[in-house]
Amino acid sequence: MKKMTASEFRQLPSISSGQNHNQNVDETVLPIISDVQKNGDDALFRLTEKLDGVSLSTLYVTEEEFQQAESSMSDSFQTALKTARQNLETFHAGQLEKSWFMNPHNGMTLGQKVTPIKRVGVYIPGGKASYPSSVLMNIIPAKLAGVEKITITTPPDDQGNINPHVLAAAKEAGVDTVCKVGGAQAIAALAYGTESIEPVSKIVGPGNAYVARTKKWVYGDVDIDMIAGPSEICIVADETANPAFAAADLLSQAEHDEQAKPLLVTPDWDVADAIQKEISNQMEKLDRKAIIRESLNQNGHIIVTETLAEALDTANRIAPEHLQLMIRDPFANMASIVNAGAIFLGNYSPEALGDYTAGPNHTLPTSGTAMFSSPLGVYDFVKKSSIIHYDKNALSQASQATMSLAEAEGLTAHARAIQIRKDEGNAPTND
Ligand code: HSO
Ligand code: ZN
Repeated sequence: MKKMTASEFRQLPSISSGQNHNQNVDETVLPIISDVQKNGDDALFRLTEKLDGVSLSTLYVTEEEFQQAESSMSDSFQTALKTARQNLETFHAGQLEKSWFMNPHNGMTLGQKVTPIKRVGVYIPGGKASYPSSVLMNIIPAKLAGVEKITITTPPDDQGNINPHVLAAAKEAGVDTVCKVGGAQAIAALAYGTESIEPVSKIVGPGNAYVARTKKWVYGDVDIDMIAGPSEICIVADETANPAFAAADLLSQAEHDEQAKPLLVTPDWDVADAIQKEISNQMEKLDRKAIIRESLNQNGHIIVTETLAEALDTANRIAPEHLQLMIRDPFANMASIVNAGAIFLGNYSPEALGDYTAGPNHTLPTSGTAMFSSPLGVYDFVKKSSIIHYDKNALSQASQATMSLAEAEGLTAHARAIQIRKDEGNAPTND
């Protein structure tokens, strides 16, 4: 990891990864989207054979496959899934929103009705990045919101199998429609429907560049959660930080992939040195050393600031997905953090806890989007309708202002829709 001052860091090209190399990706995904729209299941079977190397007779994971997967899991994994589910449910229950009504004046009721999205699709990547924790993180808030039908799509391996940990997590979360289809074709199928896959109104879940780009294309016809970039961790540390812990946390996210961004911000050169030394020592023993080394070399930075205030300001400018405050009095300093997907406080709250079992969601805004967006939550799976009721008297009170705005816009039929009611007999009614 390169050491630099905050002002040197500010001169670097933006840390946000952006979506720059889309043209080649579009050349691949656009024909797939139209193929699926035109040919439905036929396209899915054909593309799965071509891209995943397996010829399937059904797209669905069968009950027998679920049972096999569950019985192959260790007791400790099943218990861990249960613990994670319970903690996620407890946290996300705090996000439930109720419909509400108000009576600002006599004869007037206004409100907001909250309704779950009826059908949702969850994309789960295949291969090495197939995380059972992501299954729980995406499904639990949707279930709590009251989504009726959740369909998981995930690519099969070349034997037609799905990662058994993913299947066990789907069962634990209470979803039994899992379709063996991945990539752009899965996103198109969820958005537009095929014979086997019912169309959904919203698609969530992580994916590779092809999946992310296809989500962007279908957005508008359906809703999507976000376009997630590589994992980021930013640690703000002072002399109270345990250097071994801070190093372990930076390494933990560097192991995700070569593009992961581990950042350390500290007002103290000695702290920077101590953590850097720990990183070199600990790294040698790690399984994914090669990936970690690339991530640290390409995207890792140690930023040394003049003061703690400048360190916190640097973190706000980065707007990281994960921010760890390993400093004296993290609670008081948290007040000055305005841009971060999740904030972890103190020496005993590592990001890994939030990735799995703490309860908050691990689907978080990346690439600086924490400037304007939030973690995935129950609120992403509901929509709202405004409710308006006026009785005749209340309408009469509002008529002048309403008609005058309508007339100013030249929309006289709007004004007339008010006037026609004013002109109706004089007896007030209650409806
Ligand atoms: N840290 C990842 C989530 C994850 N970690 C899944 C382990 N499994 C999100 O940036
Ligand atoms: Zn992680």
